[in-house]
Amino acid sequence: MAQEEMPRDKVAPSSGLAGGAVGERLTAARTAATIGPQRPLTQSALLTLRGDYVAAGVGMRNLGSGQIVIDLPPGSTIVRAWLYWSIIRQTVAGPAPATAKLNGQDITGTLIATTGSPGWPDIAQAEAGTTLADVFRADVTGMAVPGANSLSNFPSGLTDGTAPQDAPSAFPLLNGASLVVVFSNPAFPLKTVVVNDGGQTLFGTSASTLLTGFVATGPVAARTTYVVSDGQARFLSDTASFNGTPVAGPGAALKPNDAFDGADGAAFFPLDGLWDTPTVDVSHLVSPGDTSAVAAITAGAGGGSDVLTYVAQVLSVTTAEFVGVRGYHIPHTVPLT
Ligand SMILES: [Ca+2]
Ligand SMILES: [Ca+2]
Repeated sequence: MAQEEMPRDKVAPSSGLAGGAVGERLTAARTAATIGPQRPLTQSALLTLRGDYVAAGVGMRNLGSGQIVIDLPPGSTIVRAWLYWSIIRQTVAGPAPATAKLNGQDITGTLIATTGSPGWPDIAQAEAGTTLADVFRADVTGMAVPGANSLSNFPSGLTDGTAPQDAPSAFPLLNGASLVVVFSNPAFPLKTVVVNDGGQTLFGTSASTLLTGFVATGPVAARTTYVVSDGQARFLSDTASFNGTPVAGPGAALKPNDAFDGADGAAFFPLDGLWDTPTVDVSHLVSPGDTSAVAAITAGAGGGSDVLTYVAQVLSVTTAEFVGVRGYHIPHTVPLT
């Protein structure tokens, strides 16, 4: 494709390559669609405790390593921790190894989903199924620590910090990682923490997930986190919503231009950070007595052209200390996984 035929909101490669090498190149005629196999997010963990959770992430394209800082309130103790990451690969190559290091210790993830490539090395190959994206999760309880956590030895075709647009085919393409840390703290109210995970790549459309397993109590305090791969600041208009209300992106006060702008990787690649872990206060969107909520993301809403992979959703909400079940009252501290 000649460069002048590219949609006007796209950019030429930042060095040396022909226009066709740009990652996530989209044609004007493309229709909204999910890309590749879809594994909708489902519940993977449910805990109720005096405490809460913290989630944070880092972009790692063409780096293979990074750092995630977990800020915990004073007096907190980590009780569970999970690490999520996603890698784009050639279909014929099979999934990359699920191994890496966290704080110098070997970790082995579980492949929880295989979905379409979020537009790498280009959208045509992603839609044709030539490339795919894998989502991994590792239980890193006992390894994750308060403060700085170092990530290293992740599969990555390049580790020299080459700009993503300059090497769209340097497979495997590691996008980034997020840590989700559940902590106990006796000063906190009782909260239920719900984690849903999966893998859904989409463009110009939405994916949602149903969060269940709690009984909200007032005054409601609720927070939610979206773990999303492949967000880019060069492609605007992504939205995050909660119970039908935009909470980031167009229509919201937070990141009104673009909910998923690759913030976790922006320090290295301002326009192609490729990873986001935004946390939003949704207390005003949950009512006492609610027992479920719906979170959703939209990739490229309103004519934007980002392709995203939805990886995980975390919610914490104030909950009752005891839940009546058929006339019985049972302690409601139930770690399921
Ligand atoms: Ca974006
Ligand atoms: Ca993208």
